[in-house]
Amino acid sequence: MNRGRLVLFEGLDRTGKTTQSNILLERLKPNATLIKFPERSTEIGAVIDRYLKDKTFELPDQAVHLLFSANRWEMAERIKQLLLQGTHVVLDRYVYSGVAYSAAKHTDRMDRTWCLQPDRGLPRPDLTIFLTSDDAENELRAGFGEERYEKSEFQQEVKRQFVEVFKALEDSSHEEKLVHVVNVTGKSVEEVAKVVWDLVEPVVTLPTDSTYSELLY
Ligand code: FDM
Ligand code: MG
Repeated sequence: MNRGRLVLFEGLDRTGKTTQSNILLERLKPNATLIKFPERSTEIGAVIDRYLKDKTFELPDQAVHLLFSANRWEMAERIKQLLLQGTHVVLDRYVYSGVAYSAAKHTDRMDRTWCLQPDRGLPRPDLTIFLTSDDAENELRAGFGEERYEKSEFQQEVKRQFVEVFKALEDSSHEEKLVHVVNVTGKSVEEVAKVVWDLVEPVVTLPTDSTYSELLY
């Protein structure tokens, strides 16, 4: 059987990741599942959820980073099983959000290299789509500012970190041409969905190895 493909949406808050993940899921159904990170329904996910919602709940930045990674490891076996049984898995955030949000804090010694290590060995996406926008229009969307990290200055630094991470991956031999940047500025939901489908269709159509790869960095 052909294995499922792992398709990842990354990006800043409220650039349309969740909307686009759901549209893609519908197109790939019944042969697809959506997994959103953080996965807040697990034991570790509950701590993350509290950390994001309760700004008086403090944890060291390193511990928070490792919790987000542990949350991915909690789900890793399920993702592998789904791929091997031929189900496509659409991810709404994954390791690159982990690196970008943590590195944006500029905590001593917690640089991008440090941040990537705990995720080493997780299933590697077949395609990564980075949704970005030119301006602060994403801040105007409903609900912005309610959770930790939803501050425009911090979001700008996260954006810079995403760009740096993807640049480093492009330069390395491991992750070549796997990240596609889609600028959503001035595009309707349908227009973005079309650009996304043009990227995804060849990936789900062409034959692939019978097993998934792992993230190496
Ligand atoms: N986030 C998400 C991180 O800081 N690290 C991670 O590894 C992941 C997956 O959690 F601000 C941040 C990004 C965002 C917050 O995500 C909650 P959603 O997509 O808004 O639920
Ligand atoms: Mg959010």
